[in-house]
Amino acid sequence: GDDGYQLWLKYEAVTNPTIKAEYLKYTAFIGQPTEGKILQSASQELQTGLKKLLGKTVNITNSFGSRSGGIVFKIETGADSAQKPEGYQIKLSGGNIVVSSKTEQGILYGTFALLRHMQMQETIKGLSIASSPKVRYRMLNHWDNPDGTIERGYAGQSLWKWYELPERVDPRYEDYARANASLGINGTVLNNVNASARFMSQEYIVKVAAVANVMRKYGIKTYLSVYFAAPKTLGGLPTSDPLDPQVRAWWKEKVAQIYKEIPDFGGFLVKANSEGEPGPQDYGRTHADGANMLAEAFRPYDGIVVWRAFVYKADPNADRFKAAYEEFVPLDGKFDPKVIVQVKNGPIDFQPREPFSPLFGNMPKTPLGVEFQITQEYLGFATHAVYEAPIFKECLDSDTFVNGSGSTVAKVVDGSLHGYARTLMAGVANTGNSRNWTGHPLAQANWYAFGRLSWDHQLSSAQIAQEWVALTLTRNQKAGEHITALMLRSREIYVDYNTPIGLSRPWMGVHFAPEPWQNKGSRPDWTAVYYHRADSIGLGFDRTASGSNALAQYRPEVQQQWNNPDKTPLPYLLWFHHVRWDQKLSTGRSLWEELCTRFYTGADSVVWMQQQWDLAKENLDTQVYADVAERLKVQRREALWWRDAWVLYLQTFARQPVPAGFNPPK
Ligand code: GCW
Repeated sequence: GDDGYQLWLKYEAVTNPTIKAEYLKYTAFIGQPTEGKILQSASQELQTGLKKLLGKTVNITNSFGSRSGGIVFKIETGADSAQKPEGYQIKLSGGNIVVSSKTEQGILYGTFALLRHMQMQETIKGLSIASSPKVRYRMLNHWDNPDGTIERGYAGQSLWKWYELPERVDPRYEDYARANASLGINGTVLNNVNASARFMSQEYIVKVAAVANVMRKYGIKTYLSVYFAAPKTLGGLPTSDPLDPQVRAWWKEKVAQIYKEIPDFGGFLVKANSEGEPGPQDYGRTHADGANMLAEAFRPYDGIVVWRAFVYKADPNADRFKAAYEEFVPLDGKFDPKVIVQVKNGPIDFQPREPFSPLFGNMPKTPLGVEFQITQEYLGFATHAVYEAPIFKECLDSDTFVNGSGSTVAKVVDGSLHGYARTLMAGVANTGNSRNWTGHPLAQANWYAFGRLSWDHQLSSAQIAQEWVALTLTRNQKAGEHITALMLRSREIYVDYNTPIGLSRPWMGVHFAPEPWQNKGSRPDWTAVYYHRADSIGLGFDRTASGSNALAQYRPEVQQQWNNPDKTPLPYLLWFHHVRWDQKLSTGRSLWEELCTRFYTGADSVVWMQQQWDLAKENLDTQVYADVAERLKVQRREALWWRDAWVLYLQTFARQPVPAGFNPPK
């Protein structure tokens, strides 16, 4: 059985005889021109891949002169290429397959692209592939704690075994690095943004260095999340005020200490003055003061500071939607060039559907990175199948209209709109020490999709799904069609039974069970009713001028899409309007009827997902088939639970029967 460990790097034997013959013509040798460490990783990967794909051991050689019949790496010098440093080209030349790039890293990415091509059994006649990343920092954020737990992790314990490091280096770190490099991911933040100061101690820095040694071979830089008050709690200083000279000196020394152990250290990720974490505001300073102090410490090095914009106040009368914009837009232009501000895709918090964050487009002088959540905190943990590429794409394709139409979030993020050079896409990792890395086998596709989109946000959700299925599950076309159909609809199905028509946050605590009735929390804004605003009149959060006016944070063209309840597309309706229960919607149904229809058809569509999965059964590994089939049963049970909880709760306000044709919950 397939235990899922190999992810999309299974290199299943090529079965098409014509294609196999084509590939075999280029297996006389692997030509690796220099001893570079990353090149070595590339040739090793190629050797492993070819062995599994073609059953042939291909030798790696440094001296291949003008030999032909092999696969050759070529480092391009300066003028002969217009590629970006990490970009690559693959073509047939001089009787060889030539993978070329300006950098070793680009060759590694090209090698993985070639192997992907071969895994898909594509012809290499007229082979010519060229690709460059659109975004410079393509990064995973791990919310992993020093004790091995993972905040919002559903695939077991942390991959990082801090207690064994630095002496024992788990071989799994290398497989992790391979999987990421195969997608073009070039950075990883090892620890939780709710950071422990411990990571700034020498004891931990050497542990981190041991992990970084593995990552480096695959072109991945290692980053750390930092606890802003570390100068005080770890350094014993009386303050962590970013304008205090002693504090600034402490960080400079700390960064120098890190670079002594990790010469290619990537930088810091910071969650400050957010959900109780310390930050510059504790001393009356701004986010820019805090970020710039850290940036100064990185000045002698290549590293950067990634400062998160996930902030909001514990104020029951404020609209959390508006908080990040209010705190950050006034700081535009005030950040050091080494700082990237990292913004969650939506204004609230990784909900199954959110409008794009209004920060995008409104800070033209500040590099803004986007943060997606791969781990399924609000998407059913590891028991619901939700393919996330459509969520990422929906944000990236949203038009901010800041420079007229076509000013998409993707163009803000990739720097093409405002012209900044440091660009970033981050994904909160869904990996853990489960044998198959992600718990739910289909959740591997979300890691894959994030990585592929961080390289090229123009890829379509469908293309990425097809690729992943072919590499990971089956190359049978019919079976693949059933599985990709399931994947591509899965997000809408989830939204329908979970938070339809623009509802949000019906859960508290662990973020799994439906609790739309929850009206007390440890903070006044941490209640479900704060977000959905159900009452005897209707449902939804009025964010127009008659309500919080959060809509005013968008350009007029965007406001126009969402400010009239009669014209607002249904997916966003309750995000922006408080709608009467009996209001007729564009579907011809009243709000109440539409909600019920979504809850019921959504929950029933899980049965359709089960059918699609079963139709692929014959072409799937039995172990993978059974694992997903069983998880889909859980998903079905939980979808009914969500449906019933919502319907019964909302019914206490709507005071109407469940529409004809649907069995009322008991
Ligand atoms: O979604 C929320 C999570 C927190 C998380 C926070 C954040 C790491 O519930 O667990 O903390 O967002 O993004 O900082």
